[in-house]
Amino acid sequence: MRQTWRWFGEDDPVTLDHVKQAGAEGIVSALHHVYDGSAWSQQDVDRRRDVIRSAGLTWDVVESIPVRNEIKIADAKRNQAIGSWKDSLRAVAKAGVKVVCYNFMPVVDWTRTDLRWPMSTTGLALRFDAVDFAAYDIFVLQRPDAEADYSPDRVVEAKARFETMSEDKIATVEKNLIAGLPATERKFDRPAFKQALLDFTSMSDDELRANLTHFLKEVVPVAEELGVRLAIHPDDPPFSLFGMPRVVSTASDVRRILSASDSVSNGLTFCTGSYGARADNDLPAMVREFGDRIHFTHLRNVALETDGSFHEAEHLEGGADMVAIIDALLAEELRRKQEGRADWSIPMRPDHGHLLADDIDKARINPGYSLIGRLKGLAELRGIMRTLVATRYQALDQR
Ligand code: DNO
Repeated sequence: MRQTWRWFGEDDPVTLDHVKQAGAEGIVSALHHVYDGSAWSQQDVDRRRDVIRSAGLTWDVVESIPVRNEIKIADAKRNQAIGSWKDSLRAVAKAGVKVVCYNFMPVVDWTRTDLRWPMSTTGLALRFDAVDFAAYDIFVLQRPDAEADYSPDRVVEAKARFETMSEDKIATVEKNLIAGLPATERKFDRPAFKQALLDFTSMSDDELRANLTHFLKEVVPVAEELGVRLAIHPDDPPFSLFGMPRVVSTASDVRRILSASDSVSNGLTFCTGSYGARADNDLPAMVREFGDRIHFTHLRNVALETDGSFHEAEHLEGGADMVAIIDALLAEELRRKQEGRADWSIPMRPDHGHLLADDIDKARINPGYSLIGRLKGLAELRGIMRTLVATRYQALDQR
């Protein structure tokens, strides 16, 4: 598997030299300053590629080209928005990047309530607290009819939690939920957020799925023509938030997406942390079933807690059997290699990492994307990959 690293561009406090020191070979990046879904210019894309290239690295994956809200709600401007998306796709393909990640999550991208949750190691983890989340939704945001989306017990727990929450705690949870984690495409204040939710509160999963299908029917043929493999990222977390629909959370969602357009260009980002936040997703089985459409993987692990909360564990701890997942991915690589496929090597990146050591006190840090935590994660994952290749998949050894 090709070892890659997410880099947010020249503003990222983690430099390209750091990336090389971590031992990554390729870069995952996007034009993060153009996050409103307008078309990326060829000049900007080429510039980003050249900066990466001059550091001795390659830009392997675009994560992500933002999918505008108009596309998700199918409003009158949807075709124009899809047109801009295709223009960005053409620009990155021309610059030589052939794997493109995107997501179809309404309003909020990845969502956590706590960005500095102390682990027993004294490192700090990202966490989703299901009770804090419900307390925020029902009692702070006061989303109309929010209570109906929770069990009666959860509403009682959330009320009790809300009553103990300080102003500071509420402000922190709110900031984490609606004002943007790294790479979030939209940031809100409370009134704007409530307004944005209205686009989706009466939309069913089937309606959102139909809008995704329309999008795929438009963009997959263009991707095919350009030799680009699209890779949809799962919902994070993989269940409904704020009463909104979700369509990329389970194996059955994936089956529907893949069959909506039966092309190798219509593929997946296999994010073990996102799919792994549901106990009913069997991750190695999903790799075996969907392997030939997995074009990119995010490797990280979550620990599910009893009340529906979860936190990000060490890369090799948590609920996912990382050895079995990597074994299944390598088996897929071998299968492709034997078929003579040029795209046999699947890019992986160590996803997120704990905040550790000197990174803890740094003034500028992208939550989840600090250097030392990811460096540790990549080192552990690389150990598994190297061992499995040496013992079971020698044909993949490129050294
Ligand atoms: C968070 C990431 C997300 C993801 C996008 C993909 O760490 O996994 O930002 O990149 O949702 O489009």
